[in-house]
Amino acid sequence: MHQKTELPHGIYGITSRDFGTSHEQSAVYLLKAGIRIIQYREKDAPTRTMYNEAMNIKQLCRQYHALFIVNDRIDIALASDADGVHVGQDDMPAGIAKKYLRNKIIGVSVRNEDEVIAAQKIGADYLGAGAVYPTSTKQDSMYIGLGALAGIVRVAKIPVYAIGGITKQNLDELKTYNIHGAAVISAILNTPDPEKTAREFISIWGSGL
Ligand code: TZP
Ligand code: MG
Repeated sequence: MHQKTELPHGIYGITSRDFGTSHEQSAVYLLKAGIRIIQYREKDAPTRTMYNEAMNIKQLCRQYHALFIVNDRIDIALASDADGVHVGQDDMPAGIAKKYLRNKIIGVSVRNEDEVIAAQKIGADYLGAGAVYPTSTKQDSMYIGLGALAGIVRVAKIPVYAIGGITKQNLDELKTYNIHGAAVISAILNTPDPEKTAREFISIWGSGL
């Protein structure tokens, strides 16, 4: 049984093939840098491809003693024996995810305090709050801003990872919002040396305010 205290503080890594790396290669960069929670995020591949990639990343995460979370798909999370699943407001309802992945970690994307309360009611284990800043990585996401993040953190009783448009430059400001961590895609993977960039993020997170 995963307790919320097991959720690693700091940088939450997300795989992507939008920036010239495979999902597996993204995971290797993030894990080698020291990130200990990795989400496999794939939006359009065939289910068989997703299953295979999830199995590969699960293996890598086990090797590095990192948590492995699958985005959107409870079937892939179940089949790959992931540590959890992350669902948004348009995905499978979090309560259904909880029903089928009873002992797993359930992460829920939230944009406001009402969504926090609803997620907590069904027993979510952590929240992804955002997009905090504008981002082009998730086209359908409106950014909520730091004011909304503060409201989310205020009502949250479970860990909050901020997400969306997070960079090495705004991480210091974000840290002051009492968040559990920060989830980053493009500002790590869309760089010439993602492993080095990920290390820089970890070091900024760990440095004093
Ligand atoms: N959910 C809200 S914003 C976002 C997701 C998945 C994308 C974050 O990507 P980036 O590149 O770190 O802005
Ligand atoms: Mg989703």
